[in-house]
Amino acid sequence: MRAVLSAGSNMGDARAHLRSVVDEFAGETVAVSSVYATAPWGKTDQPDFLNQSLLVDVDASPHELLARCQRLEQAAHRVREERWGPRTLDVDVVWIDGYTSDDPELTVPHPRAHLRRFVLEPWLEMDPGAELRGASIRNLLADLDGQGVRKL
Ligand code: PH2
Ligand code: MG
Ligand code: MG
Repeated sequence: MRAVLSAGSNMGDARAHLRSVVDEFAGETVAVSSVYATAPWGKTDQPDFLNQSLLVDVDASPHELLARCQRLEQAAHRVREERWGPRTLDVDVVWIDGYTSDDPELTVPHPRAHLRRFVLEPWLEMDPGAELRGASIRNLLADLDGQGVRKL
């Protein structure tokens, strides 16, 4: 099963938190994006994030993949606090090839991915021809403005 994951951190050693995700999926990774410094989206009075995306090919069900992502968050001592607030590590399942779900536990594609430059920009880097909700990532990005995203 092919999937796009988006990892983000703006607390603690953000680089190390992202590295833990890259390491976890090292044997199953098709492509990994650069690390991006990104302005906070949704709740702006918090530190900038580091974001990175992975294109993975895993021998797992969607919920097994989610559980692996949640274990990484727990290992980074993620504390569930306010919505869109600061976090040590967030690992979201953004997209799964040929699969959609309305399950509130795991909504796929991610319901806000198409609005987020910090998700689309790294995804475009990994897979320039990618599509989401019937639109090219490239066109979705053209509709977004004013979100600071800088490749490191
Ligand atoms: N994650 C959020 C809310 N806002 N902003 C940026 N730049 N990067 C994130 O990863 C992020 C966010 C909720 O998960
Ligand atoms: Mg998230
Ligand atoms: Mg999340």
